[in-house]
Amino acid sequence: MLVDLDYFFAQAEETRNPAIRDKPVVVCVYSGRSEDSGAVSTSNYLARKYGVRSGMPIFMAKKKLENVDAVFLPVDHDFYDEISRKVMDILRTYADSFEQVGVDEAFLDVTQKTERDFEKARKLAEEIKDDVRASLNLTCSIGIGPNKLIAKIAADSQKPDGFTVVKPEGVQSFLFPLPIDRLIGVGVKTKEKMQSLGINTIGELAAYDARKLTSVFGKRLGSYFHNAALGLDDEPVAEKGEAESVSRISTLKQDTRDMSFILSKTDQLCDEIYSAIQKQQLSFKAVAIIAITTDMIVHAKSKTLENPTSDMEIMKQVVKELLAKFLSETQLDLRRIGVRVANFSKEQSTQKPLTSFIEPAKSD
Ligand code: DCP
Ligand code: CA
Ligand code: CA
Repeated sequence: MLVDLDYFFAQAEETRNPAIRDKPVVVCVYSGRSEDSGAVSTSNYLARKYGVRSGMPIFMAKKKLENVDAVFLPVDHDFYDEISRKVMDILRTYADSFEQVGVDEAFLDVTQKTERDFEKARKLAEEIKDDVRASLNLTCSIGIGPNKLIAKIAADSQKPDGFTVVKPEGVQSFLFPLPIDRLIGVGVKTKEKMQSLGINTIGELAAYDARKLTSVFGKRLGSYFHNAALGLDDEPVAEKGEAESVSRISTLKQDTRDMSFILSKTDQLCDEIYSAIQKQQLSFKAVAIIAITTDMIVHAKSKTLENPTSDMEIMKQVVKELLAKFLSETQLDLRRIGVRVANFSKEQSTQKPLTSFIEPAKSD
């Protein structure tokens, strides 16, 4: 599945200032040259109704929202990155394998988790939506399909708060009527070229002679377009680069701040993480807890160890320390608790440390 957050930067702004929710919200990259010079980064769906679009000059967006009580805000990447990390922490726990693409979307391979059952996948996606909404007050759009290509196009086809499932037997009837630029990799130029060949829909592209296609677009691109139009894609979901972390998160049976109760859960999560990283013979150097309090705020606390270790007792001990520290800083009960280990290195190998995707030393 592909999970994409709706109108991300603008929605992030709405979460820290709910009073702007019922107004058009436009997030801008100000160039600083003159008061309104710069471009629109994104806007909420209300602003989009007035014709505001990403990339549009700010003055043009202001014109479209003339005499409307609209909110214009500058981009705050640090804030969006922080929210993005929290979202990814949640999403990651639902996947067999996980691949973040960009700040606000990720692929989740859930093949094993759902035993290839699209109904189970549908339920899982609903859980994910509920979880992201309850924890962070954000909506997202999810596409489910037999491969990444279909999942991505499915997620794009219904927004905001969208949900689109395309089963293997429904791939062609889903794809064929769509305009060609809905295919990943078909930009303005390619679209024009295809149109000049009489190709307007993905179905027409699929039916087009494959050899002619490669003679126009070259071998690599031509065969990609041909296969993609048929809905074929076998790219695996894989975290890019060396960065990686393993985490598990779980809802507590009851809201609580009882240390031993919470520890029995974290011990269980540590066991699960341990078995996952043991298979890959990984040592870890960073341990974190993710605590979601009853006010639905997501907190993370982490510790970086002196040396990499693969010792589960150390993992549990650090989790205990971090939990004790966290509980001493809050009065609230915990609703959910998670454990994450990161900064991996391969055991008995050259000990080249892998840098974690998530900054390990940060805590709030
Ligand atoms: N972004 C940007 N400039 C663009 C496109 C996007 O600065 N031309 C930033 C702002 C977006 C974020 O990237 O919030 C994610 O991009 P998306 O394409 O996913 O768009 P949104 O999340 O804003 O909207 P949607 O609800 O259509 O996904
Ligand atoms: Ca988005
Ligand atoms: Ca996106």
